[in-house]
Amino acid sequence: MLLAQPEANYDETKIPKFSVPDPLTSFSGLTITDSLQWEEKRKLEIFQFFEKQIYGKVPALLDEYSFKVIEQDNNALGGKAQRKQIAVGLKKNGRTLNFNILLYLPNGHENAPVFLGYNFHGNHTVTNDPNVIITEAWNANSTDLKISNNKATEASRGVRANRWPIDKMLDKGYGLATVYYGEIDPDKNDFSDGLHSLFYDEEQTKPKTNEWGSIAAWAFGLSRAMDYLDNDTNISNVIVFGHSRLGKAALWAGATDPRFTGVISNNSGCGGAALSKRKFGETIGRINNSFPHWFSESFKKYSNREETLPVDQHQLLTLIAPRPLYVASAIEDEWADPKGEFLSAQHASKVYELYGKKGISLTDVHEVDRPIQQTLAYHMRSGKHDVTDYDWDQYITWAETFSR
Ligand code: GTR
Repeated sequence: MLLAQPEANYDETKIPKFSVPDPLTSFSGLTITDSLQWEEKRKLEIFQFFEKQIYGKVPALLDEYSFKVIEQDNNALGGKAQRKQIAVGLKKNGRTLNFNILLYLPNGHENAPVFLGYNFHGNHTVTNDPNVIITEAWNANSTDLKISNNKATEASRGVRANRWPIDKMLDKGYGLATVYYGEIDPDKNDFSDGLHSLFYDEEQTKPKTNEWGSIAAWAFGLSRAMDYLDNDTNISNVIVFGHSRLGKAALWAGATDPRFTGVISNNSGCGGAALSKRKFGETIGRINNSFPHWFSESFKKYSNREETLPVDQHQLLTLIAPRPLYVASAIEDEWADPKGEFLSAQHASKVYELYGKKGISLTDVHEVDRPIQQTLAYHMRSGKHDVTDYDWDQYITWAETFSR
């Protein structure tokens, strides 16, 4: 049901008064002073809060999973790369879900680091490579991207290549792994299909109150892709990347799976990197209204009641510490509250500091197109909600120093 929502606020002077919950004070009031205490006394309670109240718990383990390389070319993209397409099969309660990983590894670089990121419309949309398999899964229609009847076709090959500078990654010695997120869980308010449905008891039609929404299912899918990548001996480490709703999923994947050696949140906004309590642009009420399937059912009690939340999104970022984390915003992406993303990175940094790592200090400012690259990095790009070459140039430079 769509509830009427207060108008979105874009005025800094109208932000409610709030305090940012201190990552280093436990729910019972204990002050955390070192990384050991953080891990033993604080990290878990924050994690459990996000798991039960925000993204939702994964209900059970899979019964089985399998990988099969279904296509391989050691001389792809004009000889620059090895291309593999891997079919992953997930089984639970006698039901199966399949998804494909598209993987490019740079030729001439043994043991390469890889960026893993979901794409929005199918693996074949990230490149003009004619050999990439076209997804059969449900797809959101888009006139611009040439997708109609909820099905991808040859017409949409390469339509999102602008967001994936694969040549640049390969030239720098990085690989790319990508998966169409709709193969894990179609992005619609319908729990009858996708990953959730594998786990249902008889007669169950949707996850239980504290169980996973779509973001947690997408994060789970990233971990299953990681199961394969982790065992590929040509890969040294995997940095998980995501834009917007898929940035939210990348952050939750980073928080739940320590095998990701780095995490990149590109314009992830509300329910991602941005502080919720500012209620700037998209709010919890609005996101739960427009996308009732993204979060756990239990998150709905915070709709338009952000002040009652005992945590905020900077604490999601602290769950990734001390691993490298890059939060990126775009100045015109007001819906995602770029300033709220910056503040979140600042307030998460004290946990990085417990480990002797640097983040964004409270005296740093977010100048446009002046990245601050530390273990916890941040940039405010000029322009709109998007993934651009500028963003990738920064991620690659940062990964060279912090996550190789
Ligand atoms: C918007 C949504 C945002 C963001 C975005 C996207 O409609 O309100 O939270 O996720 O979609 O994924 O592009």
